[in-house]
Amino acid sequence: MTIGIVGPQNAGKTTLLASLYLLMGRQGTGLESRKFAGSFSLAGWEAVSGSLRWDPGHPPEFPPHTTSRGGRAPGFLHMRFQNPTASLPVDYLFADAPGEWFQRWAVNRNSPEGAGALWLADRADVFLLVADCEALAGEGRGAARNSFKLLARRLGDELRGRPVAFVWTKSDIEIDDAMEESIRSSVREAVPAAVEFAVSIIPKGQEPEANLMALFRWMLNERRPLTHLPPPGAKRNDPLFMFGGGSA
Ligand SMILES: Nc1nc2c(ncn2[C@@H]2O[C@H](COP(=O)(O)OP(=O)(O)O)[C@@H](O)[C@H]2O)c(=O)[nH]1
Ligand SMILES: [Mg+2]
Repeated sequence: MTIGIVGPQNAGKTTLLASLYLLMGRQGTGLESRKFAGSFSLAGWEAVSGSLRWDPGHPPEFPPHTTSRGGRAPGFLHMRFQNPTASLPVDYLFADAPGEWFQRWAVNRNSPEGAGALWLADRADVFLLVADCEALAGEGRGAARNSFKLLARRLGDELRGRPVAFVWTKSDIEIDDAMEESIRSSVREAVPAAVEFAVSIIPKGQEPEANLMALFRWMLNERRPLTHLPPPGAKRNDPLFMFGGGSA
């Protein structure tokens, strides 16, 4: 399973992955069919989450910014889960791609600078579409709203029925009701089946873990319809097929 995280730069995408990793380390997944069974990218998980520790009473620090590396494939973080009653484990790849790619791709599907986004949009099994409350509340909110709408529409056009979670990040930051409704209706229009979540790493009334866990379980419970593996001996240029073995 490949999870594509789609959103502008600075939207909290890397922070979201880091929080899921830390949360899983503390609580597990809570799913009997998804017991954590290792990762090929533990160093990567540690790198993104190292600066983000749940420490009540202390303001969290944030992971380093993901910059566009100019390549065509996004950075992948891997987790393997095992259902104790099934023989094969299930592998998940979380694709953390630079927001710049998505913005180029939203404007022009075939933009060379957005090639990585096009690549991911073609291959991901499940998407998270991220709306950044900070950007939508700030001075540049008009521009942030317009580029979010382009992104939602682009994703909708490329979806081919794949599942989408619509995720408000930094939900500790209040946004205008009219803005909220405008963003939500653009998602409803572009991706009618999207399931909505709101996450934050900053406690505000409710504990943030519950919302993160709800999103995590949603991802882990989605199934992709079919697995297409390359024929034996086929040339494997595609980094995804390194992990193509056992899927749900
Ligand atoms: N208030 C608030 N800020 C957050 C939250 N998550 C991330 N941020 C901020 O958003 C910035 C960008 O986060 P990052 O995960 O690097 O975004 P990315 O570019 O989408 O990967 C961070 O430096 C934080 O300042 C959150 O839950 N609440
Ligand atoms: Mg990032």
